[in-house]
Amino acid sequence: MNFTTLGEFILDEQKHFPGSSGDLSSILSSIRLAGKIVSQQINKAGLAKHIIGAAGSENIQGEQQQKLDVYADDRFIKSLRARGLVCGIASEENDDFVAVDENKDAKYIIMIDPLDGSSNIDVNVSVGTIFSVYRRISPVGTTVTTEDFLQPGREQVAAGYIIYGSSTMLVYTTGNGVNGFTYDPGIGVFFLSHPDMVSPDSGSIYSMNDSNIDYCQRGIKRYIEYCRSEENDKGKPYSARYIGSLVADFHRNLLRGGIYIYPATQSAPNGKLRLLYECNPIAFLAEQAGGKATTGVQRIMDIEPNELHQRVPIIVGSKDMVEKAESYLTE
Ligand code: AHM
Ligand code: MG
Repeated sequence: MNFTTLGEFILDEQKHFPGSSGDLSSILSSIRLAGKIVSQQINKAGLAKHIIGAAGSENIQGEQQQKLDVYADDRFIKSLRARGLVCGIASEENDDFVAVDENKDAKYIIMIDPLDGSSNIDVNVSVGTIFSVYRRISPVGTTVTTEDFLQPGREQVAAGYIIYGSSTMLVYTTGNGVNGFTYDPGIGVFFLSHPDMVSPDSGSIYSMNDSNIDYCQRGIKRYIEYCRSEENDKGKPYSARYIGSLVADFHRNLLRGGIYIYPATQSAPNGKLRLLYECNPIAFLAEQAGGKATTGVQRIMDIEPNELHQRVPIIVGSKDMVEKAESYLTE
């Protein structure tokens, strides 16, 4: 049995960068702390809604109950702000980024989707938090600008997710592979449960919202037909698995081998998922695990962002499967 804790692992990784300030380690530690608090709240979501009262209503002390996505946003932002380590935070929950002027001397900015797939909470299905850390571009000591956030994904220093599922796990990379930690709620500790996660080159799971199939590019439709056919590389139809929570769908495919697609559609010509909060961090993890992430025509991490809430189509997962899907788009 492996008893390495996330805290120990973070410190150990830091030793490989002699002279480092330890700021990145502390950012990861504050994500770990906020993740524990949010995990505890999510586990009580059914109680909160059906027993204690719905979000938006008042609790017994007359305080307004927060919706869990707002709560998670608040927790992560407070935890990251409090340690003085990030000079700016952009969240999928907010229209604009927050300049953390009390931390003007900090080197890093962070982008976060505090509770992705939050519509799944009310039906007791897995959700996740996604984060990504970059070095600032603006000079240290000044207020951050939009430019600090509009960096291509290849500039990420760290990225990861927390999945609130049958157990809570934190999976992250700092560019030296991907490691996963499972939370033991009894003692409040994340243990290294999935060291050096490697994406199988191929698998037999495809994940896409089936209702988009008639509204997306012909190449995607033809690739899905390939997945469903007996003429594919496995000689039998792949399994369709779609939770509707990006983190959960990606996590399963990372462990088992599979492909996740959120395509451009007629009504959403850039797809649904956000480049900065969802696609870039997931792409960084996928590539670090040996997988691939593309729009179909361009590597996700090479896109030059032009706005904070930009959306892009995404095909991500096992390398050979993503390449096969790409081949249908370039025919
Ligand atoms: P959200 O950021 O509003 O939660 O939406 C993102 C989620 C992803 O987790 C998921 O993969 C996708 O939306 C599902 O969308 P759809 O219901 O269109 O299939
Ligand atoms: Mg989201």
